[in-house]
Amino acid sequence: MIIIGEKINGTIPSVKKAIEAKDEKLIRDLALRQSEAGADYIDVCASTSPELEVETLQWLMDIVQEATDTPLCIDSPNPRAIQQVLLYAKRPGLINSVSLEGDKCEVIFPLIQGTSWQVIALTCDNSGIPQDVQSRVEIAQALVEKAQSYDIAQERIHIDPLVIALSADNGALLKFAEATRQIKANYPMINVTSGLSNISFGMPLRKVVNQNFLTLAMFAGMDSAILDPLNRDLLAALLATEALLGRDKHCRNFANAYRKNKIGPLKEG
Ligand code: THG
Repeated sequence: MIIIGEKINGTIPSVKKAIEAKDEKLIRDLALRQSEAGADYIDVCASTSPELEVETLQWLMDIVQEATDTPLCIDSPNPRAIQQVLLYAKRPGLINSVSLEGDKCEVIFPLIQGTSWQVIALTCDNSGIPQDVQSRVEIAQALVEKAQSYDIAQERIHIDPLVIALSADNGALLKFAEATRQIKANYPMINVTSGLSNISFGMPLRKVVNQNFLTLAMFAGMDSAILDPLNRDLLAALLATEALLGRDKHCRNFANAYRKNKIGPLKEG
């Protein structure tokens, strides 16, 4: 599983405060701790007013890149903000995200043509997020074809089928699983990704629901996820699921994570 650490996000109140107070230490700690927990990418999302987004993203990127070599996942709804900060990245990472909305692909794809940057592509378009499996699969197809016209191979694309709340659609996980199956049947080398928190919107015990979504989505073929690697229960579930799916020989990774005190009851020191 490819882990995208979600903690540096201006929608989290403590992070919003740190951004406003220019508290580098809080951001640096989150970067370091997530990469030590096993994050493959560190998501940075400013979530400020549009006028402040570019300078905030730059500030976050500088701090993260000083703290760790783990590549960035640049998270913005505005492709032009991504365009402006891309040159501050020291190494190729992940762009979060494009979709069929507006000219997102036309701005982002030329920027990453001929590089090893990867990209998350959301299955939505100018009419929003489709509820049904078929439209998601069709949008994924259109996104992959567009990417191909810029020589961006399947391997560099993470399709996010945009899970909706289980409280709004009882079939939300089942539809995610079916969309994943069809997208991978069309494009065997593609990655499927997701955030974990949308599924539990409007429900109590959200972390329990998110954690069970993670294991079921992994079984359904999800390759990467945007999640909190500092949540020890969640990380333990992820590593246990990797082992259960036959992707952790002799369960060595699981045992090492326990030995290194990354999962299980927190031991001091
Ligand atoms: N898809 C894509 N990008 C995304 C999302 C997605 N970016 C934003 C969002 N969804 C994912 N990011 C977050 C960031 C923080 C939280 C939820 C989603 C959050 N975190 C809690 C905290 O840090 O306090 C802890 C959660 C936990 O312990 O599990 O609420 O869907 N492409």
